[in-house]
Amino acid sequence: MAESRAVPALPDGVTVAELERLCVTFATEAAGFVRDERPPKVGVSATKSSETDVVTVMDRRSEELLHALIQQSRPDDGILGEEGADVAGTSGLTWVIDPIDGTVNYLYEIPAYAVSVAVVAGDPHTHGAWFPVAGAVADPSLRLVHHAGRGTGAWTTPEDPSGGVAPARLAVSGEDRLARTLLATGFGYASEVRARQAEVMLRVLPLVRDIRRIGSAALDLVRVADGSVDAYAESGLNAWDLAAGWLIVEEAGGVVVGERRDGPPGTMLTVAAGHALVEQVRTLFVPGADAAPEPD
Ligand code: LIP
Repeated sequence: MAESRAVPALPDGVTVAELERLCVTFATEAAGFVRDERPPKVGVSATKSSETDVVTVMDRRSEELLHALIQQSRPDDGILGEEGADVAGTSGLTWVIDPIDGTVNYLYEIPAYAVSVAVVAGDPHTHGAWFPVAGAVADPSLRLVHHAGRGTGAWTTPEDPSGGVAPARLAVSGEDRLARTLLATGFGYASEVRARQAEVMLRVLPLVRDIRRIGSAALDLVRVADGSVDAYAESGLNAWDLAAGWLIVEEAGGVVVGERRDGPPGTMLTVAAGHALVEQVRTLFVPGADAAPEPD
């Protein structure tokens, strides 16, 4: 199984708890912005990998807000953002941000999008060369923030803690059989990629309970962490889609791997589930991999 990671030596005396607190603060502020400052007509301001891979003005303004908040508090850290932020740091820590994950849902006013903010050790530009230390996924529609620090558990906290609702600890599903697995997944923006992903679904769909296509990788990973789906698998993700959710799943007792049994998640494949299920799901998505036996 994926190795458990120790907390790296942190710079300038900062603690995991402080980094997690900053992730929550920044993600919450950006979530409130994209929700409360949404203009009456949100248009597509640009497209990226295909005409369906859209960017709105709010994606960009949310990333600008996060960029400013991070640089004010952590000026020596790097920043990598979906909408172009790419600042080299000197501290060994990099903030990996998705200013709106689930942009298409945001565009269509479907309440399933998130702001994902993570602090990672290593180089998030290089697959296998980084891992998250703290992270937060803010859900503007439910006014909740899901968060974790390495070694300190995964939690869901109301966006406005003044209501006195205590943080709820997250735990992954204990499901161990594919036939009973509710599987979240997603699809890329390029039509030829979607055709290949549809072929995988032809193989997978008869073998699981059902699939859910929520439209936000960050929220998919949170749902694995809180047990509201049993597993998640998707190809084509970027670091900003998965950085915070990866840690939240691990701190909720789950496992997050990539195309290799003990390898890190990445663009080739990201799989998240409890220990009893993750390898069975991974082999479904890796053609030619030895099928993992179901437990007795
Ligand atoms: C989205 C991911 C989702 C994937 C979508 C898209 P974006 O990120 O969160 O899992 O299926 O195709 O990539 O583009 O909304 O930030």
